[in-house]
Amino acid sequence: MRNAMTVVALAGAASVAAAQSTVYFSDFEADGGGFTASGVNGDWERGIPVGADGSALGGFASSAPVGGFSGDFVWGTGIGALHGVGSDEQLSQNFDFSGLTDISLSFQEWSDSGSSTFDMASVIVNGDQLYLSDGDSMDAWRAVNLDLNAYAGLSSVDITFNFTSTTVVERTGWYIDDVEIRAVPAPASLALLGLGGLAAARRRR
Ligand SMILES: [Ca+2]
Repeated sequence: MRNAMTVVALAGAASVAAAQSTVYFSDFEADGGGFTASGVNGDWERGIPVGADGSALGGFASSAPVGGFSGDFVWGTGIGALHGVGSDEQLSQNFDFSGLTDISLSFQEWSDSGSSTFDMASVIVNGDQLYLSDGDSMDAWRAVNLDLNAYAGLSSVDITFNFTSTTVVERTGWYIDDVEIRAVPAPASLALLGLGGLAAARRRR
């Protein structure tokens, strides 16, 4: 009987190792998903975009989405408004990657900031720029996938959606939805899971 339980416990641990699972996800429908907005212009807002046209708002021709990639709500650099002038805007959250490996970050972006040279939409992780949007997702949502393995095991990982703009050419900006972090437990954590499973099995005897 004990042998059978051991096999079950180890099989459970092995199945955890086989695939990534979601360790963080927000579609921003209920709330801001734990992200904090800061910046000189207060551009980052959670809300429901309504397909604003940049030229109608006094900026350059550009378009905001209607609703989110999922549901209605997104984070955007201005909801129903152009992004700011001379913006330096952060949407940030600190994550604990202790005991995690094979970590990836994915999100949906709608980018209509027009440039990756002057106005810049980027993802910065612990000070490293891991992604720079080309500033034009062609009036559609598109998926972005980033490898965060360099930060595996760190107890403090700051992920920032960073938006900066010059003082000319304002557009509808950058919109973010469905942010997800996937990972698998590191071997040390798996060993603990396995031992925990065995201990639990023995207690049940
Ligand atoms: Ca959403």
